[in-house]
Formats: sequence, structure tokens, C-alpha cells
Amino acid sequence: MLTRIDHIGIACFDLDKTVEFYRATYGFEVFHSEVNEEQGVREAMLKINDTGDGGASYLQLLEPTREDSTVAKWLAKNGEGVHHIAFGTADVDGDAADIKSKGVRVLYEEPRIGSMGSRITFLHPKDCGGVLTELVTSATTGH
Ligand code: MC0
Repeated sequence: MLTRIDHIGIACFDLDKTVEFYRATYGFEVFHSEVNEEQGVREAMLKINDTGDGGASYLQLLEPTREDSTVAKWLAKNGEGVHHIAFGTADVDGDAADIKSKGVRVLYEEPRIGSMGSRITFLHPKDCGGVLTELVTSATTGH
């Protein structure tokens, strides 16, 4: 069961500059940052609030680390902006299978490693009304 908006992924050309915009404009601070080589991104997670399912909601700022990454491709075509939305669940495997049975393409056979050690998969944007959609189970809370 999907129980929260885990994060909204925002693609940017310059992570440090974008982090500073969110700090100066809204007062949001970086909760966590990392490089995910597999996904080709450098990212900063800005925690917005804890959620009733034991998880939390974040803004995820994403800067590509290589030209052939999905975020670099998307930025070249669209410029900066909202790249994807992620729903949190205690059971990414079960929810992905359930959604797949409804005819939506799930992009990974098995969930991969996402931010903060989470397990993630993606749904194809063409099957989701133009919205790249991610499913996440957090490593820390299991939600
Ligand atoms: C591509 N499309 C999108 C989109 N990316 N539509 C909405 N939102 C997006 N973010 C559209 C394109 O405009 C195009 O439509 C069509 O999908 C095919 O895209 P493409 O540019 O030709 O590229 P593909 O087919 O090679 O790849 C698209 C696909 C890929 C969604 C399969 O981007 C993907 O595998 N994404 C999942 C992984 C990802 O994005 N990782 C980065 C975040 P038209 O109409 O022009 O044909 S990593 C992350 O977020 C992790 C670290 C975490 O949360 O913990």
C-alpha cells in the first residue's frame, strides 16, 4: 500500500546553487546528500516533514554526474524542473507487482538501491499520464 509522498525529484544543472535557492527562499536544509553512480546523479535530500506511516517526505534535488544519465537527457530536452514523483510503501516488491498486473510498465525486474539505502523502482511515464513515478521502501524505517 502506498502511504505517503516520499519525495519529489527536481532536476537541476547546479546542485549547490539549487540547494542555496531552497535554503535562502524557504529555509529548507540538506538532510542527506550522496552520489548514486548507478543512476548517474548527485543528490540532496531536503526533509519537509515526517509522515504518519513512520517515514518522511523530502524534496530530492538531482544533478547529473554524466552525459548519458537519464537526468542529463531529461535536462537537455526540458530544462530544470520537476522530474519525478515518488510514493512510499512498506512493500515495494508487492506494490510493483500489483501495479504491473494493471498493465503499467515497471522499469526494473528487481528494485535497485536509491537514496539513503532505500529500495526503489520506477513506472514508465508513458503509462502514468506523463509522470515518471517511483516506488520507495525506506532502509531506515522499512516503510
Ligand atoms: C523521459 N520521459 C519522461 C521523463 N523522462 N516523461 C516524464 N518525466 C520524465 N522524467 C519521456 C520522454 O519525454 C519521451 O517521451 C519518453 O519518455 C522516452 O524518453 P527518452 O528520453 O527517449 O528516454 P528513455 O526511453 O531512454 O528513458 C526514459 C525512462 C528513463 C523513463 C525509461 O528515464 C528511466 O529509466 N528513468 C528511471 C530512472 C531515473 O530517471 N533515474 C534518475 C533519478 P516522447 O514523447 O518524447 O517520446 S534517480 C533517483 O531518483 C534515485 C536516486 C532515488 O530516488 O533514490
